[in-house]
Amino acid sequence: MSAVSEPVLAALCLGGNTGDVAHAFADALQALDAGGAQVEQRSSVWRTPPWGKTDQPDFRNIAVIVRTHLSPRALLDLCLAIERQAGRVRLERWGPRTLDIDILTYDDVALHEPGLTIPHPRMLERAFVLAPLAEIAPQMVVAGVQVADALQTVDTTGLTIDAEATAIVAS
Ligand code: A4P
Ligand code: MG
Repeated sequence: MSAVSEPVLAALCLGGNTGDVAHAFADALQALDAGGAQVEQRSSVWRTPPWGKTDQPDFRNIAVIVRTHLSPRALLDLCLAIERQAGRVRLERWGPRTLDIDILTYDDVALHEPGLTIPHPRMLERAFVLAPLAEIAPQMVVAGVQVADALQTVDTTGLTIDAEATAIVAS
C-alpha cells in the first residue's frame, strides 16, 4: 500500500552537521512538498550538541509536521530519497552526512517492521528531537507521554535556536 485515502499528519525530524545544513533543510522541505508530504508546520532550526557519538560538530535539527496521503513505507522511501539527494550533493563538497530525516510519528500508528519503526524508538530520549517538536506539537502524545512532559525529562544543556538558519529555512 503506497497511498492512504484520508490524509494523515506525520512528524519528522531533520538533522545534519556537515556542509550547508540550513540550505539542505530548505531543499528537503521543498522536496517533501513536491513528493506528497505537505509541510504544515515547522519548528525553528536548533543548534544541538552531538548525541551518542560526541566527537563531532554540533548538529542542526528541525521538526516538521507534514500532511500526506503516502503510506508509512512510502513516506520513509521519500525521506530516504531526499537524504540520498542531499548526500550526493554533499558527497562532492562536504561529505555524506548532511541530512538525516527520521519519521517520528505517523498519525497514531505503531509499526515495527524491518527497516521501519514508528514511533521512532529513541525519540523520547533525545533533546534534539523533543525541543524542536515541543515548539510545534507540545500536546502530542507518544507512547503515552506528552511531548512537552518528555522534554522536561531530558538534558537540554547547550541547545539553542539558530536564528540565522531558521531565517534561511523560512525564506
Ligand atoms: N528506520 C527505522 N525506523 C525509522 C524511522 N522511524 N525513521 C531505518 C527513519 N528511518 C527509520 O537510518 C538507518 C535506517 O533506519 C533507515 O534506512 C531506515 O530504514 P539512519 O538515519 O542512517 O540511522 P542511524 O544513524 O544508523 O541510527 P539512528 O539511531 O536512527 O540515528 P539517527 O537517529 O539518525 O541519529 N545528535 C544531534 N544533536 N542531532 C542529530 O540529528 N543524529 C544522529 C544520528 C546522532 N546524533 C545526533 C543526531
Ligand atoms: Mg536517522
